[in-house]
Amino acid sequence: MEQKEELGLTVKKSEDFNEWYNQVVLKADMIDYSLVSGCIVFKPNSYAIWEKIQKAFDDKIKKSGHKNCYFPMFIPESLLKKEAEHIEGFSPEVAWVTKAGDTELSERLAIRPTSETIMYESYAKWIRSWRDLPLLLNQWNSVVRWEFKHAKPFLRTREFLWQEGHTVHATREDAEKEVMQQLFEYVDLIENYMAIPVIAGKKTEKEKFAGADYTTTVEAFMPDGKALQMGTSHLLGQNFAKVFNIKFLDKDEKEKYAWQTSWGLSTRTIGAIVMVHGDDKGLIIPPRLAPVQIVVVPILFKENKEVIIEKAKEIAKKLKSKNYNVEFDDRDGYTPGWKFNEWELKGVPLRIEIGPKDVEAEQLVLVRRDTNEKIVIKAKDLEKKTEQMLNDIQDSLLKKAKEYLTKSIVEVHNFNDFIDAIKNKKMPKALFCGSAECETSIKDKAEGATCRCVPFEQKPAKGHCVQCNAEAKYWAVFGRGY
Ligand code: 87F
Repeated sequence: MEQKEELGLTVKKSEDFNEWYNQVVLKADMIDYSLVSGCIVFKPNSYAIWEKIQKAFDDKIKKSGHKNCYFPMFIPESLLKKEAEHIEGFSPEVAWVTKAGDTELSERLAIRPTSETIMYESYAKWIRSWRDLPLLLNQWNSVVRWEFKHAKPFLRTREFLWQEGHTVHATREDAEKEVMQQLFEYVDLIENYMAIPVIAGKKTEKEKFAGADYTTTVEAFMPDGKALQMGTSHLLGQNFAKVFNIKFLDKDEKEKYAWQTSWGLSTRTIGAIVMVHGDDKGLIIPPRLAPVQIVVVPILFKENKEVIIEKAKEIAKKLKSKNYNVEFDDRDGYTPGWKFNEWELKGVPLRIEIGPKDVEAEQLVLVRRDTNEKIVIKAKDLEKKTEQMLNDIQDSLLKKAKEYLTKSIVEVHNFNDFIDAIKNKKMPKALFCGSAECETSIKDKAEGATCRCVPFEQKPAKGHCVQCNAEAKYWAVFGRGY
């Protein structure tokens, strides 16, 4: 009992969400804080999730012809500032190397906050003809943005891990196709692996990346009423090509500026998984991303100890051979109940128990992490039933999150209802004129709410802007953001 109180969560998700989140990421042993404020250690329990995300996404982009590469993390100041417009607003967050030992560098070096400039400098040298296109490169790396807002594990840290894709095409149409293809790879990754439903759409002029013609996004909704951008994909148009001189000789013998895209998804998505699925007992990791998918716990008494351990080991071995990530927990000195609590805290989706009675009856007990439901199965049905149950868990996590997202988007027709929706931790969906001024005044009046996106799925936008009454351009979703 005493052990449990120390190790388990001491607050409920519904009572103090912030404290709950901080406790989960620490007590599930996902992270540690570090000596540099705003930086965290990714411990094996979280890094293994990132590795599974990487594997899933890497397989996808390789299938569509993308290749990985690695560019230096140091960007000369002159290069970073070459495209002045895109860096504007971001400048205060750039970290610089100015010295080597005691020697001042002749030019300071930025630690990459994103790799557009350093990559496109090379692209200009590499691309000569239409035969060199498309160029489809991706990097898995970390970036540094020296934020001064309060840090939050995974969601806002000064260094984070991500992938950044940077592609070059001969035509605007090809680049636009790429933007959408990658955005919908994110949708698939986030919905079908992370089990988090998203709204896909376009950012407004105010919220788009300054270096882009337009920005697309996938937005998720957290249980504390805040929206979280899960991934983004930009049509860069010819903006960078003109600054970095990325030109190619086309089939018609004419020299043209190339068309570009960039897209990124980061370790902040791990924070979303924690927030969306976790409960009062701790983490719940969707089976497809769980570092440990199944834990086998033998229930031991003095008698028959060896037989039970043998049987449990056999089960673990069988499941491992089917490529599941399995933990066999035969640790001495811990009660089964204590072990259950620990694996629940760490979010293992499925637990298999086997005790003396089960051995005798040739049966096993399966316990689902998400619903706590217990079923007794015949030992011979092990593989079929585990597969079924893991699939069920994956599906019902998404289903539950979908229900929450659906009821959190509320259509509003006047500004009072808009404000109420924000107050009630919902995302108002409203007719909007799309102007930056209007968005600013919404932000001022509605607790800092911004336009999360203009969903691709639109119904006719007949009527007036919820804020200024001018003719509306589209339906847009608003919300407070992380
Ligand atoms: C911070 C400091 C300097 C974001 C920054 O979204 C520059 C930047 O350019 C900056 N923070 N950005 C925009 C990043 C755009 C784009 N890059 C590739 C992405 C996805 C991946």
